Amino acid sequence: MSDPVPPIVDASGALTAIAERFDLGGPVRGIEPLGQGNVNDTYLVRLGEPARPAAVLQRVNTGVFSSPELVMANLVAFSDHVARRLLEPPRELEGRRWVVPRVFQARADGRPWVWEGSSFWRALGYVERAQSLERIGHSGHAREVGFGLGMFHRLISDLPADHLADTLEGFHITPSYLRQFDQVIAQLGTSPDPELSDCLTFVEQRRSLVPVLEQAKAAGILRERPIHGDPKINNVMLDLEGDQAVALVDLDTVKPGLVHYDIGDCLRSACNPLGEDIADWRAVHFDVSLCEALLGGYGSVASSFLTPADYDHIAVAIRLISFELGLRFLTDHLAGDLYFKTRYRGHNLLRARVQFRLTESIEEQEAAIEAVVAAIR
Ligand code: GN1
Ligand code: MG
Repeated sequence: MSDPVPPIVDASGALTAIAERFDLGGPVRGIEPLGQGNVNDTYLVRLGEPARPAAVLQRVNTGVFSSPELVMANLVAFSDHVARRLLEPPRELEGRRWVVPRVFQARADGRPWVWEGSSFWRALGYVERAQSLERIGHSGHAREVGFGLGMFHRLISDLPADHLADTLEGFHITPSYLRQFDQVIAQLGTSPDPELSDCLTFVEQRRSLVPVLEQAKAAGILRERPIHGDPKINNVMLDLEGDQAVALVDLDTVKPGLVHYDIGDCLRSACNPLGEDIADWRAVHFDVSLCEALLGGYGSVASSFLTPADYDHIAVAIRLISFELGLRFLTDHLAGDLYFKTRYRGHNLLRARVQFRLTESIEEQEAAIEAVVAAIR
């Protein structure tokens, strides 16, 4: 029996018309919203008979990515590099599948994007027979998510960082987020809502944490490399059979950076079993046993390129990137919700509280986290 044809949610046909401007290999049979991105608009495109998921169509948020053509140039440079690397795959991929989503070209000019008015669109291959998780179910998942990030880093560890453009200036540069926070506070004119005072105190108490990675980078202790930029748990695709990691998706933020941004971001999302959008933020905690499993998976592929100084900065990166995301959400709340998409006023504040509570939980378990990092060296 064939699958029922999914409804086209695109009643006006506008999305279908955009999708059909790409050379997808057949007529569009369905389009529906995909995922819960906070920045871009993402849709799943179905093709064929019976209709099957085939492409991911995205409107890139040009308020965030002001040079979307450079985002695509990075993506193409990344994909070409990994395709070459996979001609002789690392031994850790033996008996495994690893997918680099393809980049579709526009029919009209062969470019990997389409402008429609002021909207910038691109279409990428759908990773078949795989799923992403919103929450980690068990330590086997965590290990695979870590393996996926490690393999991603491994496959680009020899792509020179200067082959990629900086498409999002200041991204994961924590001191620049603190400057933005200070500016927004200064511009408020009035004293912020007293309900926020605990959040403001939280930030004040962590000013000395803020420059730790950037100082190590400036001193030449840590080195920039190509990174994913946004490897939160739902950007790691796991095989439907066997749960093995097969791909990382959401590649707009592939650009030069520190692997620590990625390690911190992956752990802050994967080891927060309640998720980043939970109303009961007081219940949020960081699960060290998931962290252990994830770092075990990461370390199984990353040992070939991590330096001793890299290991030295992993534990602090977990704390810093959780704090940084809380600071970004709080700043956006104070600025009037300009950056992250929100569903209601106060959404960014709640998200900030979740990340701050997670940071606290990481601080409470610092010694255990240090021990877990020491175990993968
Ligand atoms: C944004 O849109 P999404 O969910 O892929 C953000 C990440 C944050 C994340 C938090 C370009 O990613 O840095 O960690 O929200 N992406 C950008 O959920 O700012
Ligand atoms: Mg993203």
